[in-house]
Amino acid sequence: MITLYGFAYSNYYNIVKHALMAKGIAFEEHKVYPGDATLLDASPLGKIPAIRTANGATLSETSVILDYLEDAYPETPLLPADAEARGKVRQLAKITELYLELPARRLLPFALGGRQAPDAVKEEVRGVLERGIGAINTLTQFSPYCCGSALTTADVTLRYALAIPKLVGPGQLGMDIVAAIDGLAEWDAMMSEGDVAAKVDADMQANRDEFMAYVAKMQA
Ligand SMILES: N[C@@H](CCC(=O)N[C@@H](CS)C(=O)NCC(=O)O)C(=O)O
Repeated sequence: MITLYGFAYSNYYNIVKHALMAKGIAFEEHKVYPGDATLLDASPLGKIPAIRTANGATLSETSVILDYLEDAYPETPLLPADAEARGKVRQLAKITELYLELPARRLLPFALGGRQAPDAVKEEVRGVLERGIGAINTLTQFSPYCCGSALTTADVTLRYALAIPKLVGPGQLGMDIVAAIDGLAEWDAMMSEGDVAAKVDADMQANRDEFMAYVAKMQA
C-alpha cells in the first residue's frame, strides 16, 4: 500500500491526498512535519508531501508524485488520453504552482506571524501574481473543470494551491485573487462538493491547532 508522508494542513499534501482518493488508490497516512529527520528518508529536501510506493520506492515533489500515480494507476485517470491535452493540463498545473502558489507563499511567514511584509517584497510578489493570474485566465475553461469536461490534476492542483493566495491576498496585498480569475469562484464552489473534498477539508481543519502550535514553536 502507498504511504503518504506529511500533515493534513499542508496544501501540497492535500493535492496528493485528493488525487489518491479521487483515483480510488488505497493509502495510509504517516503524519510528519518539516524538520523531522525521519522525513528525509522519503523526501531529500525535507519537504511535504512524500510517498513510499507499494514497492518501497520513495518520491517527493507534488507534480512528480501526481505523474507517478497516473503512470502506476492509469485506471480512473486524472489526465486526458491525448498527448497534447495532457500537456495543456500539466501546463496549467505548473503555472499555478510557479506563478500563483509560490509567489504568494513568500508572504506566508508574514501572514502567519501577524505582520506586514516589506513593501518591496509585496510589490515583487504582486507582479508575479498578476502575470500568473493573466495566464490562468487565458488557460482555464471552467466547462465545468479547468481543462474541459473531466476532473484533472490541474483542478486538484489549483484547488489547494489557491489556499495560500486566499490567505495572504487580502491582508498583505489588498487583492482578491479568486475574483481576479473569471469563473473561479463558481468552479471553487463546485470543487468543494463531494466526499473527497469534504474529507480532505475536515482532516485539514482537524490538524489546524496542532499545525499552528508547530508554526509557533518554529518561530520562537
Ligand atoms: N515543491 C514542493 C513544495 C512542497 C512544500 O513547500 N511543502 C511545504 C508544506 S505545505 C513544506 O514542506 N515546507 C517546509 C519547507 O519548505 O522546508 C512540492 O511540489 O511538493
